[in-house]
Amino acid sequence: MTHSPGHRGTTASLTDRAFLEAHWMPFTGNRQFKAAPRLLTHAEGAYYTDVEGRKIFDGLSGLWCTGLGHGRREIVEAVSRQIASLDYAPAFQFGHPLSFELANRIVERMPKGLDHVMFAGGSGSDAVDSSLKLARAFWRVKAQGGKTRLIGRLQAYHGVNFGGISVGGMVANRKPYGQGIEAGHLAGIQPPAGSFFRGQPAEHGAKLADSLLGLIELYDASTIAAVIVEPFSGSGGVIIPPRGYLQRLREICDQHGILLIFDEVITGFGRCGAWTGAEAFGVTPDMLVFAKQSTNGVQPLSGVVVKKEIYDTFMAAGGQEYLLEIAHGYTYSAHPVACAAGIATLDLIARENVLERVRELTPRFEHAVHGLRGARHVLDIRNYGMAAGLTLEALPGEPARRPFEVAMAMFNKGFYVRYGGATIQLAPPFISTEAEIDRLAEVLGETLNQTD
Ligand code: PXG
Ligand code: PLP
Repeated sequence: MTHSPGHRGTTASLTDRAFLEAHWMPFTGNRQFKAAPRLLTHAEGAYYTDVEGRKIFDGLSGLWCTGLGHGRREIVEAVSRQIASLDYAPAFQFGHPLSFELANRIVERMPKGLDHVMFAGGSGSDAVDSSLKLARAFWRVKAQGGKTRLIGRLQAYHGVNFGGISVGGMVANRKPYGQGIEAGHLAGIQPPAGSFFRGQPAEHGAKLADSLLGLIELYDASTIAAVIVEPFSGSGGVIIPPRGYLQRLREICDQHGILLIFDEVITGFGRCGAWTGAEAFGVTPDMLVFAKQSTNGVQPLSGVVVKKEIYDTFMAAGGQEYLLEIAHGYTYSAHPVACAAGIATLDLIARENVLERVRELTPRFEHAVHGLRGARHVLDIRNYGMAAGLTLEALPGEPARRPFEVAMAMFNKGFYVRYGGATIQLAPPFISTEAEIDRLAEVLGETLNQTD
């Protein structure tokens, strides 16, 4: 069946190559996609409908952002009401009530001490770069302007802007773009293939975090502004910090006067079975970056939650009251429609006990994905909360091919899963049933065994 985009006044089929040419798609093999398009037209609950009318299970919650399922009436209504009453308000020098209401609700959900929200433009990448700029500016205000270096970690993903790719550690996202900003990288924390750890690995956390001491020796703390890490890495292949790792990073940062930033774009607002990864892992950063799940994917909304000391430092140094305390912001910072979606989403997470649901579902999910140990090509499996990553053995000379083929075969069977690098990633909606989780793993197992 083909559908024609009638409102465009054209008879072109939605899947015609010519119709698909103009859009250069993000993080996509455009030539392959346009030869074999995968177009989704509707979504409800945990399922998409594609252009052929097939139902497809949403095994990655969109791109890790739609945990409550699609088409949630409360969010749709909040957004519709807001568009009809105030579709936009200037983000600079003027405001609207929803951003304040949302900031208060976010702060209520944060670990104690993180109590001021700076909204960014809506993407996690904006919010990451905002946090990095804040870190540098903070030290400058404190007359330590030499503290400019930003420390990330190998295999980390912090979005695609220049700051984010500089601290990021996914090689393919950095290499094409030349010189970034002054950065340094902690050692990676992926366990050796074949570890098959369930949840958080028990050992060597503090020792791994000590790689920060090496960087401090190399660069000197007087040049380092901040360390940024994902509480657990999503895009890098679902990499979970061993026990003690984040605690030790916190300790070293405190000892050496370095800010600690958690990039919670994936871990925030439910995926860990807690409001934040900070809460789940028991470590409080100085800044916390959020995006994705904060509106259940319905609107772009992102930001940085900072400690009082950081906010107060800028306020105290602000000079006369009419002057800006910091020259930073986006046209769409705290867009009113996105804020409406954010308030409705946070309400739903609380009202429906979503965090509890995630904690209940996690052992079932863990059992299901680790049941794939022994399936063809599987070298390792890692999981935390409602996230899991499988490392597949690479085909000689074509490391990216097998995960791609597995994901395509899954799509043909009605399951959307993410592939990237050597991994398959799963992040099912929080509303998934146990039967859906079991079925996802079962079909993935069959597919792996059928793949060359
Ligand atoms: N930080 C982290 C930790 C992320 O996971 C970003 C920043 C950037 O957010 P934006 O909204 O600018 O994309 C992310 C985004 C995947 C996948 O399949 C992950 C992300 C985005 C797209 C795909 O692993 N993470
Ligand atoms: N480029 C130009 C020419 C602009 O005028 C602006 C914003 O006014 C931007 C980029 C930044 O756009 P945004 O605020 O949406 O990030």
